[in-house]
Amino acid sequence: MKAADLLERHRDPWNQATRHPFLDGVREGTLPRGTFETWLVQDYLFVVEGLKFQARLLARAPRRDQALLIGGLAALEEELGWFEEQARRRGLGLDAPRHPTNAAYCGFLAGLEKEPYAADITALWALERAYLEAWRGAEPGHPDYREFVEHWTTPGFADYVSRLEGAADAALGEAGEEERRRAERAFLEVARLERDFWEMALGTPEENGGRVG
Ligand code: HMH
Repeated sequence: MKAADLLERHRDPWNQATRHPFLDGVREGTLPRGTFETWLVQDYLFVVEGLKFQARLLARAPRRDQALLIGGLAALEEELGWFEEQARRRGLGLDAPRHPTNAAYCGFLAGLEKEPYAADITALWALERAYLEAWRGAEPGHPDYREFVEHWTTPGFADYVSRLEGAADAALGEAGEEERRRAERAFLEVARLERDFWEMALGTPEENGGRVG
């Protein structure tokens, strides 16, 4: 099994993870600024946990993946600084409580500690790939949001995502059947949690379990 096979096999959940009215609103300029800013703060809080997940993953990584993951960690730390600058310019506080949907995603990342490396590197690839595809779908972005669309679709980010795919392929190639099964489950969880994260941003019914009001 290759990482890209998972995209083929689970096209529907993948599309839901990477296409969303939130992103259409970024492209068309119909997304209210406050909605975007609330999401931005939640995404910052997510990246804070993402960096810790990746640090734990580095400690378990095979020698061949160390440079890739260290580069990714350095980029994530820089990303946090970029978020902090954005927040400062917009007067946003970054000490907001983590939304339950966000907390669920962070909890999933924490739980990956107990999963085999092949599942974890597959999950990392999937979450970065989903993010890249999602923002590519919002290109070129309404002028109000263009800076963000450009920031998350750079060639450097795309290159990082394809190197993660190579790392996932290598790990999956060495994995036994049970580990591959777990990697596939982690992939599906990422797809679901990414979709939920966009839903959270718009506060649509799926986000609160379909309850009205
Ligand atoms: C929800 N998924 C989400 N936020 C992000 N910043 C990324 C992936 C990429 O790091």
